[in-house]
Amino acid sequence: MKDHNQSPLLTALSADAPVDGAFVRVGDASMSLGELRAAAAAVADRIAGADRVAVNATASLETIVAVVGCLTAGVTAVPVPPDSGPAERRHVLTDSGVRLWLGDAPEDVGLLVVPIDVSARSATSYPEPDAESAALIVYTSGTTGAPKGVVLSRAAIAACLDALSEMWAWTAEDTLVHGLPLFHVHGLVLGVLGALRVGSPLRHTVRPKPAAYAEARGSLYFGVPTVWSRVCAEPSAARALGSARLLVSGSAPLPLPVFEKLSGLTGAAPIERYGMSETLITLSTRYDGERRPGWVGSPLSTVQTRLRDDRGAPVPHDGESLGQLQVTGPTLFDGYLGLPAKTAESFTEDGWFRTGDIAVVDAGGFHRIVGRESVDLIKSGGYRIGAGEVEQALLAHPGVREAAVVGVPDDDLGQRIVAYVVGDVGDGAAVSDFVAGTLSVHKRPREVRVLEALPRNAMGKVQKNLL
Ligand code: MLC
Ligand code: AMP
Repeated sequence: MKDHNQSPLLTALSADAPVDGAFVRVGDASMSLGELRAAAAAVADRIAGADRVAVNATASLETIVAVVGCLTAGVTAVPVPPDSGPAERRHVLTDSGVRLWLGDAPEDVGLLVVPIDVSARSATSYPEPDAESAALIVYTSGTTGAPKGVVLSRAAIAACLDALSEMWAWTAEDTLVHGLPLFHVHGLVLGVLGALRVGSPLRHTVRPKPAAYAEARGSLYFGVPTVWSRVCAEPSAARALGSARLLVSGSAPLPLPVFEKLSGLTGAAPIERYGMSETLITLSTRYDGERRPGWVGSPLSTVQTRLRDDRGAPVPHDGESLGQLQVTGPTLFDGYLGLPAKTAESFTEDGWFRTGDIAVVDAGGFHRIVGRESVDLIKSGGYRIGAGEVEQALLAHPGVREAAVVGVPDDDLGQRIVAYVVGDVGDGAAVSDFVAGTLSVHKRPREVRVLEALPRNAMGKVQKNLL
C-alpha cells in the first residue's frame, strides 16, 4: 500500500509527469496537465492561507481549476451546487464558515469573490499538504433538517482511489468519460480527482446525455442508474459504448432490466459499485470478477463490512439474512462539520460507521443492497434528498399547514419526489413555484398533491406508507 503521507494526492500533476496534450476536457474546452497545474497554482497564489473556500461547482473547467487550486494550496474546497436556491446556499456558506467564493458568484453571495481564469498561469511550487488535512467538505442530506457538511481528508480520497484503480485495473491508459455533477463524491472525487490520481485523461460531457457518452469514445465510463437507463433507451448510443473497457454504475440501485439491457446492447455486463459521501466507495465488483445483477460486489481491499440486527447482534453472511450494513476502513470521513453529536451517533461504540442501508452478504463476501432503514432518505436520479428538508421548505409557504414528502418508485429516476400538503394553497402548482425559490432543482417535488388531512397513527405520527 502507498504511504499517503509521502505521495502527492494528485499524482498526475506531480512535477515529473508528462504535461502536454489535452488531459481534461469539459464540453469543448480542454487543458493539458501542464496548463492545469499552472492555472491551479495561480488560484493557489490567490487563496493560500485561507482555511476553506466555496467553489461555484458548475460542470466546467473553472470548477476543476478551482478545486485543484484549493488542493494545491492545502485549502479545503466546499463545492456549492450551482442551482442551489438562496436559502440552501446561505446554509452551506454559513455552516462552512467560508469567507471566499471561487468562480462566478450570485449577486447576494456576501463573500469576497475570486474569479477563476483558466488561462492564468503561475510557476509557484507548493509543498504537499498534510495527508490528514481536509480536502473537501461535501454537503449531503440527512432524514431531517438542513444538509450536513461531510469532511473528507486527502488520505481517505487517496485510499479510495487506489483501491478502486486496483479493482477496475484503472490506469493512465484509460480515458475516463462522464457528465456527472461536480459537487458530489461520484462526479468530483471519482470523476475528477480519480483521473488526476490515476493519470487517465478525462472527458466530461457537461451533462450525462447518451449521445455525448457515445461520441466521447472513452474506455471507462461512470454513470448513475438513471444515466444507464437513458443510454439503453437509445440503442445506437448504447451499442457505441460496446468498445469501452468498463461501464460503471453507482450512487443508487441499478434496476435488473437496465443491467440486462445494457449487457445485451454493449456485449458486457456493467460494473456495480456502492458508496456514500461519508464512506466514499466501499464495495464494487472487479474488472476480472463476477458481475451479478442486483449485487454490488465485495469490499475494497482496505475496507471491512459487517451486518448487524436492531440490537447490534451479528447477522449471518448467508446470502439471505437482512442486516444493517456497517463499514470501517481508511476511506471514511472525518465527521460532520461542527456536529460532534451527530457524528458520534453515526458510529457504533466500537467505531464502525452505520450506513443506514440494509444489505445481504453471501458466503463469498458478495453484497446486495436491499434498501434503506429510513423512508425519509430518498434517492432520485442518484441524488440523496432528505424528506425533512423538503418538508421544511413546503411548511415555509404561508398556506401550508402540514406536509409529508415521499419517494415514489420511478422507472427513470429510481424514486420520484412527491409532496402531500394540507392547507389553503389552491392547486399544488403554486406550492411547487414557491419551493423553487428555496431548493435546488433535483430536491423539488415533481408533484404536489393537496389533501384534507395526512394519515396519522394513534400517536399522531404521519403514516407515510399509506400515502
Ligand atoms: C427536474 N426538473 C424539474 C424538476 N426536476 N423541473 C421542475 N421541477 C422539478 N422537480 C427539470 C430539470 O432541471 C431538467 O430541465 C428537466 O426537468 C429534466 O430533468 P431530469 O429528468 O431530472 O433530468 P436531468 O436534469 O437531466 O437529471 C437526470 C440526471 C441527474 C441523471 C442527469 O439526476 C444527475 O445528474 N444525477 C447525478 C446525481 C449524482 O451525481 N449523485 C451522486 C451522489 S454521490 P433542463 O431544462 O435542465 O433540461 C453518491 C456516492 C456514490 O451517491 O455512491 O456515488
Ligand atoms: P450519497 O450520500 O448521495 O452519497 O448517497 C449514498 C447512498 O446512495 C447510500 O447510502 C445508498 O443508499 C445509495 N447507493 C449508493 N450506491 C448504491 C448502489 N450501487 N446500490 C444501491 N444503493 C446505492
